[in-house]
Amino acid sequence: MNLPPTLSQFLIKELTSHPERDGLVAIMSDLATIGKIISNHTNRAGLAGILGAANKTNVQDEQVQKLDEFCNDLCKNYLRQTGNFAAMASEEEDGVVDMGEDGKDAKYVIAFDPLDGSANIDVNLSVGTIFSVNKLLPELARNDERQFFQPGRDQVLAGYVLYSASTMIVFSWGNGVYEFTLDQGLGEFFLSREKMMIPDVCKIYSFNEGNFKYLSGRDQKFIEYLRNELKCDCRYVSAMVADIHRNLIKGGVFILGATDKKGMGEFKPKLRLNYEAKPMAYLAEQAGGASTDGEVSLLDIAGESLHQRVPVFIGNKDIIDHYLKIN
Ligand code: AFP
Repeated sequence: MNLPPTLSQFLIKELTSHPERDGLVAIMSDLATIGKIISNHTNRAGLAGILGAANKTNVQDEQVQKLDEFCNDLCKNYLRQTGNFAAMASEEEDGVVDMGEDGKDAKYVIAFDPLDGSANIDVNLSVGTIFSVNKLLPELARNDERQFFQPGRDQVLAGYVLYSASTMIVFSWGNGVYEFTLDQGLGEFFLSREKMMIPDVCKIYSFNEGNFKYLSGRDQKFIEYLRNELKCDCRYVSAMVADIHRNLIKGGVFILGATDKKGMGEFKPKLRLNYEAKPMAYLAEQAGGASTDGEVSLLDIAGESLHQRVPVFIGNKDIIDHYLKIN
């Protein structure tokens, strides 16, 4: 039986051919371990009594789910003890997480969303973990939040773990997108797709149609183009990782534009630049797709605050180009 390579075999081979990637290989191995642990917990969230809200809100003023807290603590504590990170930023943490002595010689910083789509936990739908790795800027103190204000194009590693029917880890460090699927019984990730390329045809748009009335006129025109001209199907699970993963495989565009829900003419974005938009845009571009906040590529935005939010359009390049021509 011809088994595809395991993630460990893939990483060892990568280390042999690119010894300079030693740090990133170690990081990928650590992230795979986190993916296995979170997969195990999401699979039994209901049984393990960690289902439901933790009766507290985070910096985003969002209800923190118990699994959010577990995943955030796991990522912080496990990644800290690896010594691979000089600093850390998390959706669940107000400021930069100090790596202390563990991170004093580290060459990288990591931003992550420990559990993306957490509102899906209680209804047994897909959730994910998103990570974005940059080189430490030596000219700044390790815990200076400007470590995380680097253009998305400068990421050295970005990816996600998708906890769904299967658990998959998908990542890129600049030479294409690789997908590994977890064999729960063996506890091994096996290569399932390499050099993923988004299909040329846009068949799907992923958008919360409940927000249509709150969009700008420009964005409404775009949605109407997708519905009526391209006759796309609307597929949306309200977990960015799952929606974009499907679209990378099937072809499609993910839309989370700014909305004016109060009718005051103030259009507000939802998704966070540093640990949602930048990593997912990086993967899409590595897979031949494109992204924008409505004006520029998401990968050209450096950012100026840790939890900065941006409008997000990610998908087929020709569709993003079409949107950018709408005024
Ligand atoms: P949570 O992590 O708070 O559940 O938010 C998930 C998310 O940031 C992203 O994964 C989804 O695409 C988006 O929110 C869904 O937002 P709407 O439900 O408002 O469309």
